[in-house]
Amino acid sequence: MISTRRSVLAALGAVPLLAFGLANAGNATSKNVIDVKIWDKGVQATMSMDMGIGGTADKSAATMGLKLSKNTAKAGKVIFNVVNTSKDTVHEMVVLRYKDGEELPYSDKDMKIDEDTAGHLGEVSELQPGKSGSVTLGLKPGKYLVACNIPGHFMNGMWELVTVK
Ligand SMILES: [Cu+2]
Repeated sequence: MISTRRSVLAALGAVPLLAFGLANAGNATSKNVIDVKIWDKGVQATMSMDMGIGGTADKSAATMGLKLSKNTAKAGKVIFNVVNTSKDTVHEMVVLRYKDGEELPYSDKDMKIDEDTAGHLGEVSELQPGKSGSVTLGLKPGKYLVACNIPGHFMNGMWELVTVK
């Protein structure tokens, strides 16, 4: 009887430790992950043409965008988990080098950033509505531009800056 009771108590004692271990294993911040939620207000929403970096329009009024779980990351391998929550529009996420005050190479004709000239590092390209994807990039300390480069979308406010330290 006594030995049985002891083993029950030992088992109970082990429960909190096990729970702690599982919680730690699922800790996203320790893995250097940025969750990127792509959203829009539907195909009928008004498009802007001047919500690029340094643009004159108020980006908070944008009808599409990328919502990042955080705008900082640690240097090294950074995981971008991207989901396109749009109901009707293809979006993507490209990661580019960016220096403060830099004028991006933008093509008015193509209505998008010239990715090769801008220092394209990686992407989750052309996600259908409701689809998700992931990319892992080795990033040095510095600033990075996270944007959707589907024609017209960058100038419609689909960009965020990320600082890697
Ligand atoms: Cu887009």
